[in-house]
Amino acid sequence: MLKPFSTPIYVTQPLLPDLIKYNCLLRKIWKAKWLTNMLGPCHHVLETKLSQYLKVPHLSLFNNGTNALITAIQALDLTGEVITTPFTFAATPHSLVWNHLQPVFVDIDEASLTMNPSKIEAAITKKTTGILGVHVFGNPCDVTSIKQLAQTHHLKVVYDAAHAFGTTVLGQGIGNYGDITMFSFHATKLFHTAEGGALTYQDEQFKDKLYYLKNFGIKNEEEVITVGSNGKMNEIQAALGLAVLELVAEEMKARQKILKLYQQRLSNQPGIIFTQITNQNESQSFQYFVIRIDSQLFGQTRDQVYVKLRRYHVYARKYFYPLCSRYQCYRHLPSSAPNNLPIATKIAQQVISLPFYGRLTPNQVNRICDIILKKEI
Ligand code: T4K
Repeated sequence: MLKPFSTPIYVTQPLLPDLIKYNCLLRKIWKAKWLTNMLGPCHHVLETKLSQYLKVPHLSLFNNGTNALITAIQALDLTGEVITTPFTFAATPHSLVWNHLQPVFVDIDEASLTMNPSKIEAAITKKTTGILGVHVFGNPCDVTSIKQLAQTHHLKVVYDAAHAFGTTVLGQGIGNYGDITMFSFHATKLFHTAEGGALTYQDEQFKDKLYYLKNFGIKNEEEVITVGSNGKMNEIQAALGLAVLELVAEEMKARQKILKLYQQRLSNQPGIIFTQITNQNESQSFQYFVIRIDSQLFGQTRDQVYVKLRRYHVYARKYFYPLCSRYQCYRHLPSSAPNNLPIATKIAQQVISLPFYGRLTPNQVNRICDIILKKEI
């Protein structure tokens, strides 16, 4: 008989470095007596190491992903409307509204769950100045078609790669596409700094612009040249990042094994659909493990599976239900009408994000799958 887990199993568990190693890095900070303002011993090293890891020419650290995304959009001087996806975390459309821009939601592609380029094209108006794509669950957007659309219609492209740390397309780091790409380093991400984020870009001129925008616009003691916020990553965060970065390769290997076990147990089950793209040209981020439940074929709805898992102390999540277009602050927009977003509306009813982190044991994964497959609701 299946028994509930004695301790809760959450959707993720943060990767935590050995405290002795972390302490060594903290000691450097204590010695330098620089805790923030991008001048301590860890900030610069982390920036360099991450640009190498992500295979990008330029990278600027931020205190969280949301602030980074808001600042990226500010740096691009967008106006009017920006086309985006409703199948994402709240921070994506919010970052547009913080910049006084109107989000225009378009439907997603059923396989990749990212914005459908033909829907983007149809949504372009005279007011459109940009496209904000999300590499959701680490699945890359159709970067080639989006680039073409942007060139034809003179639009800027920002990518939200909060889930795509380490994703590559044709051997290129995902942060090389678009004008600016945002990565999140929140505690729930594979690579993290507790809270944190980064922007990556090809054009070196963004370096100074982003610096001022995340540092109050301060140029020197007597000059403030723009309306910047405080988006700086501090030394304690950067030190954690340096320690966590050393663990990423092992964690990815562990997650690969867990992914395989989930796939073995859940593939060929009528009504269970995997959402991660496995394409020869693209590598995965191992950030989330999300399945779709087709209730007609599976015999249980996603919500029934979600509740059943909770009864056994497994706290799966419905990333991303509801769609952002259903939020109180966005449902009035013309593009939020469900008939404009039929695929996203269907997918949001089906998705469930299962526990996925390196310290899950095969026994735990097997028990989670047993609960999912159990006929009883
Ligand atoms: N764009 C996209 C597409 C995003 O998904 C996100 C963030 C952003 C932008 C914004 O980036 P940041 O500004 O956050 O850098 C979580 C995360 O807080 C959020 O970062 C993430 N996306 C989103 C998808 O998931 P919640 O509300 O689900 O988090 P929470 O606190 O419920 O955590 C989930 C589970 O993780 C908990 O049940 C237990 C475990 N957990 C969590 C934390 C914080 C731990 O074990 N330890 C911890 O310290 O949003």
